[in-house]
Amino acid sequence: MENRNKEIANLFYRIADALEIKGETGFKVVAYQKAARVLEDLTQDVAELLASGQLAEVPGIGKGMAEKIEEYLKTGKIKRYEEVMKDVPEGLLQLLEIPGLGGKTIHLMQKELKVKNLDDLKRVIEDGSLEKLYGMGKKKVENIKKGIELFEHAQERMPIYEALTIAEEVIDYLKGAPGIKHISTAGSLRRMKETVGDIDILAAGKDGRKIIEYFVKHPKTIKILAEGDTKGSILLDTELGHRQADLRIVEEECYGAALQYFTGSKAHNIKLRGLAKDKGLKISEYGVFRGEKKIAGKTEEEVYKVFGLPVFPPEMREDRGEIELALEGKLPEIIDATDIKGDLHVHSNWSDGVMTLEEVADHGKKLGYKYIAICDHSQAAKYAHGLSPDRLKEQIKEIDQINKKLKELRLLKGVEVDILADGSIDLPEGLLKKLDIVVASIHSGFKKNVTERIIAAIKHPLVDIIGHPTGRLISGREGYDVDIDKVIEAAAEYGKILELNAYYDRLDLDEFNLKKAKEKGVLIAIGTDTHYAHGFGMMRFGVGIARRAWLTKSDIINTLPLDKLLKLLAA
Ligand code: DGT
Ligand code: CA
Ligand code: CA
Ligand code: ZN
Repeated sequence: MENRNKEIANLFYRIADALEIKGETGFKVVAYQKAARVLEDLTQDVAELLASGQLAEVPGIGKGMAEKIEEYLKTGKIKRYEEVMKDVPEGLLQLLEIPGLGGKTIHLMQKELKVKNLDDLKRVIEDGSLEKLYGMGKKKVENIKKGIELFEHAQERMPIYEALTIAEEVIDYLKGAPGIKHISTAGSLRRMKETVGDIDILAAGKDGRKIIEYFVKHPKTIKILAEGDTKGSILLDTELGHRQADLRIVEEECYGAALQYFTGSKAHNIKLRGLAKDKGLKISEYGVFRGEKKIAGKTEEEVYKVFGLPVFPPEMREDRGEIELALEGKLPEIIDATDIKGDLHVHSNWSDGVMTLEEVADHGKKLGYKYIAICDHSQAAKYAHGLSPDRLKEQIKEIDQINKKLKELRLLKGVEVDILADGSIDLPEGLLKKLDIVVASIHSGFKKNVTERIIAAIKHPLVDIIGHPTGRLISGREGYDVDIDKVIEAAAEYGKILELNAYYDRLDLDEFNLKKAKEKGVLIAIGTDTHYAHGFGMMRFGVGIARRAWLTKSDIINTLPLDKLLKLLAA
């Protein structure tokens, strides 16, 4: 079991900070800081030292601190901590989280400049008054500014692409940790939510402390935020910015129960806990228990089996009816990444992509794909060097030439045609007829009759797919002014396909609209919309979102073999 040394050390640091914020200096503050440091370095468990009466003798602890430790171990609280915290305003405590800001400086800012919270702090930086404060100066203010940026960035939810890229790098590194047995992402990251709050990683191993020590030494660590026996937290400086990663270590015997618990979602776990209660059992991150006896916990399979349940795909664990359906044996089999036979939205250097057609084909072969749809922009997309009818004709010829040489893979002749202001399509019908696949998208006029224009495109006999149907960007843009329910209905009525654009910032349709589309019987095409080689990898996010929407293989057209796909598109 985990000892409590680190917990208590953190409390002592907080007390020292709070005292400093209140303007105290001198021995009281130093005593807490010193005791905290001693606790961090202590190799023995404080509880054992207390039991054997040796705690007060540890250099740097002393009688007063030993009493507080005892109080905490017995009651789970330190009264002094609560007293001190009570009269430090919330806003000031939050400032302590900013790298480079300590209790002393916060006290001074509050006293001299009336800073009560982060907004105030920004104000005194802006108007120059902080710089003039005693002991401050340009350089320190610059550091605080950087600290604020880091703090705010670390607060934001991050796109799944960022979180997963960083997590996989950390997991790769951790495979070299001493005595590590299992390792996995957990939380919303494992459930493939489109954005995640934090990077949760779970591992099992014998000596947690050693693994955490190895973890915090990750080459990209710029700050160790927490380092204990079972938990560690670091700030990483990655190509994708500064990000926090959390690692939790459990014993092998508990790994399945912990993975189940920390994968969540919370709602899914609460439902499961209810089932346990009905059976007179208890479930926690340590296992499933009948009374004192542990009856499961080593694997997730073992845990779920107690309740007659299968190991749910993480993407389904949201308490959206999955537990009830599984109990009836009616859980649908959702799409798997291995079902995908090709990418249905790819740009080449004929418009704004960087790959030649041959390069696209090469990458497709490496991915084991059977087809890739070349969907360059049409002429209205001037910013993207959209293709004129003549250029498209040339491209069609070249694709035919390349296909003659290809065996396992076929390049599909396609286009991403603009839906114009009047709802018409940016290329003549005669030319569209020569193509295998026509994706129609809105790229301008986001507020102008978008619903009507998309429905007009749906009615166009040669349009197969509506690209990124809502136009939203996860990082900011709200999307078109569109009634997506009407678009889904029209797609159902005219037998047209809607896109799940797999680019991580789009993921459009989102999981909720995908579910609606499925209910209406609308088929979905997953395309990465990639403009460069690296972007083929976005397919996994598309698949993740499709799984969160419970789409099955039969809902998604790029699970079809080539001949069936072509037949469907021609119909
Ligand atoms: P996020 O980080 O906001 O994107 O969402 P999650 O789902 O990763 O949430 P997080 O990081 O707060 O917690 C990770 C998992 O731990 C969560 O999915 C389920 C579990 N968990 C956290 N708090 C509770 C709780 O109060 N009760 C139960 N049953 N499980 C919890
Ligand atoms: Ca999380
Ligand atoms: Ca978390
Ligand atoms: Zn595109």
